[in-house]
Amino acid sequence: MSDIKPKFLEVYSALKSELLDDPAFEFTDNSRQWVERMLDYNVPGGKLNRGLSVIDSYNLLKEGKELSDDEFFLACALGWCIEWLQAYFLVLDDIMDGSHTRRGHPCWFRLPQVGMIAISDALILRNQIFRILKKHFRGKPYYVYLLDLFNEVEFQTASGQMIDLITTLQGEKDLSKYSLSIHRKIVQYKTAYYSFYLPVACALLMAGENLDNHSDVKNVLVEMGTYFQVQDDFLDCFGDPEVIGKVGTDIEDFKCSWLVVKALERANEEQRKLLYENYGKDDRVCVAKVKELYQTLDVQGAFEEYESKSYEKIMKQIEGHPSKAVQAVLKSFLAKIYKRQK
Ligand code: GPP
Ligand code: MG
Ligand code: MG
Ligand code: MG
Repeated sequence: MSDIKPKFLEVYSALKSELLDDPAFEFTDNSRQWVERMLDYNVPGGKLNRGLSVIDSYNLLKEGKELSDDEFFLACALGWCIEWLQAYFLVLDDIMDGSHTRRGHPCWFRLPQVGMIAISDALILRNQIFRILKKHFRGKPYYVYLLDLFNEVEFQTASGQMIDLITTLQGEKDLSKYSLSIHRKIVQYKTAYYSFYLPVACALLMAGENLDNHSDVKNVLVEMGTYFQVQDDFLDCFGDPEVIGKVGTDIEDFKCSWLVVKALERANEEQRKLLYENYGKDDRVCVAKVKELYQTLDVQGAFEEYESKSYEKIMKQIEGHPSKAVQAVLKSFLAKIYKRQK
């Protein structure tokens, strides 16, 4: 399946050219150059899993029937809409989280010429999704459902982000409010819908399906997305920055990370005190103390246990699905993320 990547990237260039051809950028060459650089910096440089999954999923739903050139292009265009959405979220998320690196480069807003123009760029990215949809899907019977889907998922993600941020409010840092159920809510909303449900929902719409009939698929994908964000939390602390392309900030940011929730579950009074004193401080020594406590409490072991249990649970859910084609879609998705290092 990975041989579709070069073709997928060709579609990026085609969509980019169309978007740059907009009358809005006619006034000055500067604006067109700015947008082109901004897109190249923020849109295509990731793993592209979300985007490629639309094509993989659509292929599997077609059960071996080869896609026409037109169908292939449309599946790629939807994939890129998700990558545009992701770029829009990440540009803003890095500002909100005070991050420094993303995909092995400085975060977009960290570039000296960019700064808070990044917020304006995020709005451009967001609006370009709907320009791509309008240009290529306007005549399709499922156009209105696509618009509704992108709007709904954006709302869910923004809500998750808001809960993520307000649980870490400066000044009222209170670890006692952190629990697995709060963590679950946050990650379901901030990550699972847009990263997991959205690609498959796009493929289902293209295949002529009514999304109301697929709540079981949504449930499995939300479960997978939750597992994916627990991995993200784990990698934030224990991943290799060279491999994941970003330096973690969850401990400094007082995030309701799966790791701190697990550590709280396992800690005795004294260890709890150590966490309360050192979590959420932008200070190397404090961060090192938290990481050391994670080692002592074998949070890594707890993660490995969670990882295999979660895999088994998701597999069981998938195998209970009546359609073999849908099962194949879900299994291929799970295989892509199981035990990922980045
Ligand atoms: C990932 O959280 C969540 C998002 C990227 C959604 C952002 C949503 C907005 C509405 C801006 P994270 O902060 O753990 O991701 P990372 O570790 O990649 O920074
Ligand atoms: Mg972040
Ligand atoms: Mg964040
Ligand atoms: Mg993270």
